[in-house]
Amino acid sequence: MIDELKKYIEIVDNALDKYLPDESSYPQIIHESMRYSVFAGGKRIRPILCLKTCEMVSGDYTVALPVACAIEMIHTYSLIHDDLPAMDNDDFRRGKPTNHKIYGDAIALLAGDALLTHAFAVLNNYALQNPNKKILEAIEVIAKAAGTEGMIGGQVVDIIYQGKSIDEKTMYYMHNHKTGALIKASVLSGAIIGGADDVQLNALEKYADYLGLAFQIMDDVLDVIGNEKQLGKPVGSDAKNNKCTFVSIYGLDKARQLVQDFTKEAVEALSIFGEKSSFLREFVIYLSKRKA
Ligand code: GRG
Repeated sequence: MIDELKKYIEIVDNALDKYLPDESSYPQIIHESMRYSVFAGGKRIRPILCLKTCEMVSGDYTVALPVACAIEMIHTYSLIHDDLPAMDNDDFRRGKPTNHKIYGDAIALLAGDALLTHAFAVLNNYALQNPNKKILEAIEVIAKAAGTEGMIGGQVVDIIYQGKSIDEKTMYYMHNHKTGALIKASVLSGAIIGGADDVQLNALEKYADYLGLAFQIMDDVLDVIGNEKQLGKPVGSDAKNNKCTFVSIYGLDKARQLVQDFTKEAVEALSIFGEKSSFLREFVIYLSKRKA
């Protein structure tokens, strides 16, 4: 798994380098700022899901490369904006200073905007060069996942409930949209580009839903394990922003159990693909055991 991941991270990094505007193009600062966050050491979970799903369905990942890169640009924009003082006000991400700490709030805001806009320029250019319905369908899935029906909708609910208690249904809505939507779009866009039929798309939608939940809950668990090492932070809450998490609602043990349960469901959803799904199966198990 690790060697396969390294190989695909390199493929994604090389493609991102090709698709992003050059740092030397005027006005350099914005391109430098975009590239700073894109190449700050992300795990590339979403593009890898997109490429490997496409490969499973069609035998060829290369046709999904522009789509995978566009999704990583959208993901990076969301992280830059999420870290801004107007949102989570974080100084560090991926162990490095956040974008606004290096470039200032205004350039960071614009770098996020530019990454989002550029992602759709890359997608549109791909559609123009390869006019077929599958690419347009994938773009539609990604646009919905990034917008108010998806990631932005989840982020808005997250902001509305800051400092307030949250019921289980709202918490699932928040995470399914804020984190789950783009993860699901990564899997589905790869499948669509690869030519998946409706039965395959339904199975992959289930896989992505369970993977997204397991991933988010694991993130909350890892957050608590980190926080426990820092005195004064209440277990199970994002103390700085006073946010409810899966751990604050269920406790650490049940949250860990849910990660295992949802991972199992994700694996089961792949059964129609047989051995062809070995990477996607191993990947969700690998994510459920991650340490960071
Ligand atoms: C600002 C529109 C807007 C949306 C922000 C994704 C998001 C919505 C906020 C990120 C906050 C956060 C920590 C969410 C939990 C999900 C999560 C762990 C996201 C980080 O994804 P990874 O772990 O990041 O894939 P890397 O750094 O590996 O790319």
